[in-house]
Amino acid sequence: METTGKVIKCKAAVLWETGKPFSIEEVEVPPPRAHEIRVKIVATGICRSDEHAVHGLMSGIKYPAILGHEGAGIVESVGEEVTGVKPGDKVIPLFMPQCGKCVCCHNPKTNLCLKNIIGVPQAEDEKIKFTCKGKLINRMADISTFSEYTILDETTFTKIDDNAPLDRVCLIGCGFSTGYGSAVNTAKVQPGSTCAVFGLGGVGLSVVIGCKVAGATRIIAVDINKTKFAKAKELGATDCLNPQDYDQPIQKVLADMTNGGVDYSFECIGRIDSMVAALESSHPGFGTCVIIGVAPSIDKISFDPLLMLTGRTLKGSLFGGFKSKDSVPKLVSDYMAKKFKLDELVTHTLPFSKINEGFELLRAGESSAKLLEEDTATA
Ligand code: CND
Ligand code: ZN
Ligand code: ZN
Repeated sequence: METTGKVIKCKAAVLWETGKPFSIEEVEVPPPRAHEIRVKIVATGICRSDEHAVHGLMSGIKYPAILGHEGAGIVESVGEEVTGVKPGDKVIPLFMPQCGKCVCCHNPKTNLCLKNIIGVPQAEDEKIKFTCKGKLINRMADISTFSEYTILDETTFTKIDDNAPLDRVCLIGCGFSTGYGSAVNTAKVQPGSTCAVFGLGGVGLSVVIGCKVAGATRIIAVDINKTKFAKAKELGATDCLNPQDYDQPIQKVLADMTNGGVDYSFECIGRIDSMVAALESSHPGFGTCVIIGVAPSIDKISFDPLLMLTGRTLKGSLFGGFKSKDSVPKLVSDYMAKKFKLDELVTHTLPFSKINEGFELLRAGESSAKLLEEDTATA
């Protein structure tokens, strides 16, 4: 390609300061070094974690930064020693890396990788791949999909089917896999079980999909925004509850509806009070509660220890427990084989230049997931 080996100048959404809108800027993206590839991002979703990052609530991110972690793209060029991928191949960036070498990667019980920002912080220069107006711009989760081009380390991408529609499978890069995997991997929802899903954004709706695929017979969806209920029902929810419609706490309502509590509860909001409500709504003796929502690290969860003594299980899940590099190509194939729904999660499709409008839709609660397609290829 004519851009191979050269610095690419392209558009990116730069967050100069937390709490401010994104600025669409021209940024420079260097050629990939050894073990890296450079990718043209074709589509990216907006996840609530990006909104947390806008407000400086995600640990490990420095500013100014280019955010975005739910994308899909096409390889533009590959650095030395990269194998198994060539220019033109379709890839999904992985916010959960899989180095294949660390103690966690070797352990089938976890999908964490010690390269992950949540595990061991990487050297500062490893994180910086962009420049803009002479300044170094930091990255999110070492992938930064809110840019027309981005650099990916070989542990943070996976090649996918050549025929995969990138404007759909980008959701497999975060929201879908996170929710779906929390049901099928982390909770291991059993056929005939009862589930409660707190929060019906892209993540929560994907939990509903996972519970349905796993054979749950009752899926109770909980949200304070009633406009989410129609989609939840379409995807498999059997009951929909708005906590604001009840005088009693929602966990009491759920216990009354389910003969003492649900088999599996999932928190997909990121609120401490909802995490405790989800735990309390799981059945004593055998209920499992999975925390998926991201709350600010300064928040501390507190609950009656008797909830644990009486046999509930509390778990957390990142990226749905999927070992990313191994699992994402299979999830893409499963989507293409129509094993689960994905298209229903897309509520709006906007050009990349309207990224601030996309975030306004998320803040207004009008969307469960959105696509941003690049509209100005300037490389
Ligand atoms: P999104 O904002 O789209 O959905 C959240 C939903 O929760 C909305 O429908 C709200 O109406 C609803 N809600 C808000 N407050 C309440 C409340 N008090 N009671 C009931 N419902 C409420 O978010 P999303 O689906 O993109 O993400 C959900 C969470 O998951 C968020 O915290 C995000 O940061 C986190 C997440 C986790 C992971 C992971 O790997 N664990 C990956 N990505 C995102
Ligand atoms: Zn996410
Ligand atoms: Zn690893």
